[in-house]
Amino acid sequence: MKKQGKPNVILLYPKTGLDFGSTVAPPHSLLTIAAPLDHAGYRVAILDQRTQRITVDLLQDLITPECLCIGISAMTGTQIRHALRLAGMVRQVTDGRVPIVWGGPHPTITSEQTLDDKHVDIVVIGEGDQTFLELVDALQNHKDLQNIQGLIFKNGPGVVQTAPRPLLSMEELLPVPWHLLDVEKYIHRDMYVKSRHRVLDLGQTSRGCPFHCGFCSSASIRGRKWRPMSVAKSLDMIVRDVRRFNLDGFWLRDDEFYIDRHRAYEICKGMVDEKLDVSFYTSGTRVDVFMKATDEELVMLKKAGAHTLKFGAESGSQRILDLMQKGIKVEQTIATNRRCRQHGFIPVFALVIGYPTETFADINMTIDLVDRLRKDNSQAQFETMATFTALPATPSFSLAMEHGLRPPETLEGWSDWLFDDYDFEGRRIPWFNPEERVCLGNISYMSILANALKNAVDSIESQVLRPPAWLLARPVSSYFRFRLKNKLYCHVPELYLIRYLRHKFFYQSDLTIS
Ligand code: B12
Ligand code: SF4
Repeated sequence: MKKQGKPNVILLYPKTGLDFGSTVAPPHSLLTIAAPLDHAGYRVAILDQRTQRITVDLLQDLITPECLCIGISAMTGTQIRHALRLAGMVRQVTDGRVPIVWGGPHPTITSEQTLDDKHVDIVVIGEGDQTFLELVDALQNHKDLQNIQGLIFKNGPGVVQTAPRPLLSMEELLPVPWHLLDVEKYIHRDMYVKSRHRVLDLGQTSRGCPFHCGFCSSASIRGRKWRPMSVAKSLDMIVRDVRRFNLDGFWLRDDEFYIDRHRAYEICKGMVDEKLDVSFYTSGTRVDVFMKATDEELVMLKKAGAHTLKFGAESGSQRILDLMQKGIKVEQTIATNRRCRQHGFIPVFALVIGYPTETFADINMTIDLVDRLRKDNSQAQFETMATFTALPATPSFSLAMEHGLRPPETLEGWSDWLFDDYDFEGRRIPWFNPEERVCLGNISYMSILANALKNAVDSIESQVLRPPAWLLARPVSSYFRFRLKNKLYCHVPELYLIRYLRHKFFYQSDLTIS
C-alpha cells in the first residue's frame, strides 16, 4: 500500500546506455536498499530514468522539506554521464540543502575520487542495504555519521571515511519491495526466452563469487565470497514473484547461480514440485562448473525450466584465458556448448578482445571459436565481442597500467569507459596503435550487428513492427557475420553511421526503447 505524503528519500536510477527491451531490468540496486527503509516506515520514491522522464519540474514537485536525501546508483560507463546530469538537476532544485548520496559498483571502487565531484556529498561504499538505512536514520535524527560503517563523506573542508561495512548475510534480506515500482514496465517479451511473454528479472539468490577472473569487478565490490540464500528463501522468492505477477519466465542475476550444485538442484526440484510453468535465464555460469554437473542435475535443471544459460567464454586463445586468470580451457567451452545441445539448453557466450599483449592471431582465434561453436550448435548465441576495458580495482587494471593505461582522474572521466565502443584516443587500450584500435572497435560493432541484433529485434513488443524489423535486420546480420568470419574487419566505414546513431540516441539523449 502506498504511504501518503511526499517522499523522505528519493532514489534515482540513471540510464545505462544499453536501454532497450529486456535489458531494462528492474533497478535491483535501489530496490534492495529501499526495502529496509520502506519497512522502517520511510516514504521512498524510486525514479528510473529508463522508464520515465526525470525533469527539474518533477524533482521540484517531489523534493520538499521532508526529503532527507537523494540516492543515486552508478556503474562505470555511460550511467555516470546520466547520473551527473540528474545530480545537476537535484542541485538546481535544492541548492545543496539536500545531501546527494552515491552508491553502486563505481562509487564503491573509486570512493574518494567520486566524492571529489561537486555533485556528491556522501558515498556508500559496498553493500547499501544496512548502511543506507543507518544513514537515513542519522539524517532524520541529526546524528553524527562517523559511527556508520561503510561511508565516506564531506565534512566541512575535510573528508571522513568510516570503518568498512561487513558483508551481509543473504538470509537477512527483505523481500523485493515491488510496490515501489510499476512492475509491468519491466515485464517483457524476452530476448533470450523467446517463447515467453511475461518475463521479469527477479534479482539474485546469491551475491558474490569466489573466482578471480582478472577483468571482473565482483571481488572488488563483494570481497571474493559467495553468499547464498537458503534453498527455502530462494524458492519462496521465485514462487511468490512468479505467481504474484503471473510470469511465464524470469531472469536470475547471480554472479554464479550453479556454484553449489546441490543448492541449485534443490531449488530446481522445488520449482518442479510447485508445478511452475516457467522458462528462465541465468546470467552467471562458468563452463568448468557446468561440466562438473551430473546428467541427473542437468535433467532437473531442464525440467525446472532453465532455458538460456550465459557462460563467460571470454577468448578462443588459451594464452589470453590464462593471462586473465579465467581458470578455464577453450576445450571446456566447446564441450559445454555440445552438452547444452544435448540437454536442450541455449548457451549464450560472452567474449572479450583486446587484452594487454593480445595479438590479432589471438583475436582471430576468438572469432574462429564463435564459428566453431555455431557449427557445433546452431542454437548457440553470442554477446558482443566486447573491447577489453579495465575496470578500476581489478587485477587486469594493474596489468593495463603496466601496459600504458592512464585512467581518468575525475568521476566524469569514467563516463565513456565502455566495453563496446571505439577507443579512438587510445585511452582504454593504449597498447594498440590507432589502426589496430579501429579494427578492434569494428569487431565489437560488427559482433553486435552479427550476433545481438536478432535478440534486440526479437524483444520488440509490437507484433506489427517485429517482422519488418527482422526483414531489415536479417541481411545486416548475415553481412556482418560473413565479414567477421572471413576476418574482413579493418575497413568498414559504414559502421561510423551506426556508431553516430547509437551515440546520439543511447549515450547522449533521453531516448529509451522499451
Ligand atoms: C543487470 C546488470 C546490468 C544491466 C543494467 C542494470 C539493470 N538493472 O538493468 C545492463 C545489462 C544494462 C548492464 C550494463 C553494463 N554493466 Co552491468 N551488471 C548487471 C549485474 C549482472 C546485476 C546488477 C544488479 O542488479 N546487482 C544486484 C544489486 C543488489 O547489487 P549492486 O548493484 O551492486 O547494489 C548494491 C551496492 O552496490 C549498493 N548500491 C547500489 N546502488 C546504490 C545506490 C545508493 C544510493 C546506495 C546507498 C547504495 C547503492 O547497494 C546495493 C545493495 O547492497 C551486475 C553484476 C552484479 N552481480 O551485480 C553487472 C555489473 C554491475 N555490470 C558491470 C558493468 C561494467 C557493466 C557495463 C557498465 C559495462 C561497460 N562499461 O560497458 C554495462 C553498461 C554499458 C554501457 N553502455 O555503459 C559491472 C560494474 C563494474 C563497475 N565498475 O561499475 C558489474 C558489477 C559486473 C561485474 N562483475 O564486473 N549491467
Ligand atoms: S567473471 Fe564470473 S566467474 Fe569470473 S570472477 Fe566474475 S563473476 Fe566470478
